[in-house]
Amino acid sequence: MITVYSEEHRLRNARTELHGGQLVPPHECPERAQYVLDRVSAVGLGEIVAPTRYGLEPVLRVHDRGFVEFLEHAAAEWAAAGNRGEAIPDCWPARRMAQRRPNSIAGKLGYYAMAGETSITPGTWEAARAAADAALTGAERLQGGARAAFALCRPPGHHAARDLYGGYCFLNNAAIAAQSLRDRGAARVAILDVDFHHGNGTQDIFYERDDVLFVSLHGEPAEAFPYFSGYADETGAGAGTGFNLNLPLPRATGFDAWRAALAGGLKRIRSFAPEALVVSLGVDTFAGDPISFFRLQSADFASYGGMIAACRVPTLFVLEGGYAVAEVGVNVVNVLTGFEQA
Ligand code: Q9C
Ligand code: ZN
Repeated sequence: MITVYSEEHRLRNARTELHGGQLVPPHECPERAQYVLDRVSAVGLGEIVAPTRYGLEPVLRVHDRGFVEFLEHAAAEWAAAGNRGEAIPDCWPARRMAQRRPNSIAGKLGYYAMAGETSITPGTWEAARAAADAALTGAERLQGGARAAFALCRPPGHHAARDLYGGYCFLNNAAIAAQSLRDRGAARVAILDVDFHHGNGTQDIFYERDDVLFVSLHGEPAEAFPYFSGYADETGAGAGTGFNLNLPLPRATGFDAWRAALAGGLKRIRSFAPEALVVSLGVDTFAGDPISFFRLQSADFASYGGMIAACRVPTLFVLEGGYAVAEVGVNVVNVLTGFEQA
């Protein structure tokens, strides 16, 4: 399968992540993409292509315009206000407070952030835009008849909602790709999110729709980020009722239980009869992941790649998380080769 990759991911190179009460080097770092790209080459997965530039129109199909303009200018506004560190929020519109957008950059950060760990830096916007273009390019290949494509996106996207960033995410690459597949004629699109964390942003974007099914396996939100989204009783609303399936799993979940949950999710996807499948592919389910609590081994990734292939639906893989940096390449590419060999 083809891999869509842009060097522009390197422009997302924050110095700081708020973690454990300290500002530490970010888990979501450029080396992650390098390990994945190196492994794609080492196994000869297929051609590596640069993304096409699609501009903002397909981004604005799922994101709010004010939010997108905020992302574009936040780093410069933060620096112009005299701040010396990287841009992070420290005040939010919490319960019973006004849900209004302030003018000052410090207020706008809180207004648009769903979490505070993720610094906004110069270059973040350019990298996020290139990642969305990679996902869109992969989607275009599916529409051209490809069985599968891999968008090597960095930064990741599934925590980004219509007008929220955070959890290392700015633009929701998988949601932008899924919407573009709909706009190019696919009647129904399914999104399968196998990242350790719940894809709150993707859920939010499609929550009231019955044309995009969202299925997510993740650490139970009472115990795991993003804490305020991902419960099993979040099943969709309005026309979308029944088109959102959350499968939260407990601490120390190993491959047997994880695979059983995946089988249930794939059954729901098959009954939906999608014309395309987008996989939010995070490998932070790995036993060695530093911020997560599942116990998958490297060989398990190849095994579940084959289960996804058995759906027989054109499939776009979009890279999300995975922070055991040196193992990220093997684990991601195992899913892709497991898919291809099935
Ligand atoms: N203090 C993705 O996997 N919480 N994002 C950090 C460490 C944020 C993960 C917890 C985790 C976000 C795309
Ligand atoms: Zn994750």
